[in-house]
Amino acid sequence: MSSTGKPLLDVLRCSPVTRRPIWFMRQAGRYLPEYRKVREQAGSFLELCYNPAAAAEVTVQPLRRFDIDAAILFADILVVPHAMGLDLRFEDGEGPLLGTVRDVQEVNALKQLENSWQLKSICETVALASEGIAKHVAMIGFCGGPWTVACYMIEGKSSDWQFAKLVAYRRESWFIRLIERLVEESVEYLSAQIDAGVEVVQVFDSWAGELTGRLRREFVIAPLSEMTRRLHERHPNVPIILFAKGLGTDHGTLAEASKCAALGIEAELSMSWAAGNIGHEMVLQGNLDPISLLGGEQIAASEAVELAKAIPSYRHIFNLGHGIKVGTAPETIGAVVEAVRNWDRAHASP
Ligand code: 1CP
Repeated sequence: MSSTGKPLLDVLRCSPVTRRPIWFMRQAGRYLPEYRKVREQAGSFLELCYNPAAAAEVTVQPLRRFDIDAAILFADILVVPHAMGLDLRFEDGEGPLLGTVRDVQEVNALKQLENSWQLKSICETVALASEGIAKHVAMIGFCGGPWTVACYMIEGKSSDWQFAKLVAYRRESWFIRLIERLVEESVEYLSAQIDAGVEVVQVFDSWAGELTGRLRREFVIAPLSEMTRRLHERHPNVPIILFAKGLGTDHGTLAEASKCAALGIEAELSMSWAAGNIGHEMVLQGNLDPISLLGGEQIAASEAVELAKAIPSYRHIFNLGHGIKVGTAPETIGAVVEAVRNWDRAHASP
């Protein structure tokens, strides 16, 4: 296969690579002064998410500063339950407050997100942001994993997810139905983003590691695999990245079951172990510890090079193991990008 001219797509399609693709989870956000300015003008975080011109602007901001290979749609995983009819607010410093779903009536009352104003707004952001990026940059769309989104819908806020986990252990029929509804709606949501212009999709199942054993297979691996199957049917050429955070040694099971193009790997798992043990030459994304970025340019750059050494550039998407922390100096991100580029240039095969 020939190169697409976009390093991220090349790696995901196993085409010849021109360079190791780099992007950062939460690359748009409060650590950037230019983000804080747009956010202030837009009002609340949610008003920013649903203002396509402003959301497209913050989507492209990191690309003006850093030599990176992807833009990620600026939105939130909780747009899906919001479009399904639940109230949603973000309190500063407290995180999300979401209406809850805890019985069969409440699951049945959830709306389809097709034709919702929220979906239209997000698709408009995708179209505007896609116009504003360079040719070599890939546009990533995303949604949350069914289990992670269900966690917020059941608990109503960030939590240790005890109640959601108990409901899963009991295999409550309304919980099983909720996961199915989230599979359906998330596929519609990503499909609409693809129609609007995204070239890669990523599913963030941030709380995947909270479930173990059989529950992990039933409520993380199976729903993610079903989403991947349905998306492949509708959009065979759009690569899917699954970030089921915390699966550890079970990432390989997810890769096999889902046939996704790449797996996101949390910082807690050694990348050299993952590179040697997950799938056959599976493409892996991650997994620099975001805390190392708080250590400043030298520490972060040296950790970044260690990571680059652990996995070859043709099967790696350089990224963090989780989102950039508020308080990270933008210059540190720049130093990481430069260190990875320099290391790759010095070790390129002739
Ligand atoms: O303006 C602000 O400072 C609000 C902070 C913020 C931002 C910048 C939130 C609140 N969401 C976002 C944007 C966001 N969220 C993106 C945009 C693109 C980018 O990466 O640049 C993405 C991909 C997400 C995804 C998201 N939202 C996840 C999955 C990834 C992860 O971090 O694990 C989750 C769990 C959320 C929920 C959420 N959104 C925001 C908060 C504070 C939370 C709760 C997190 C928690 O429960 O710990």
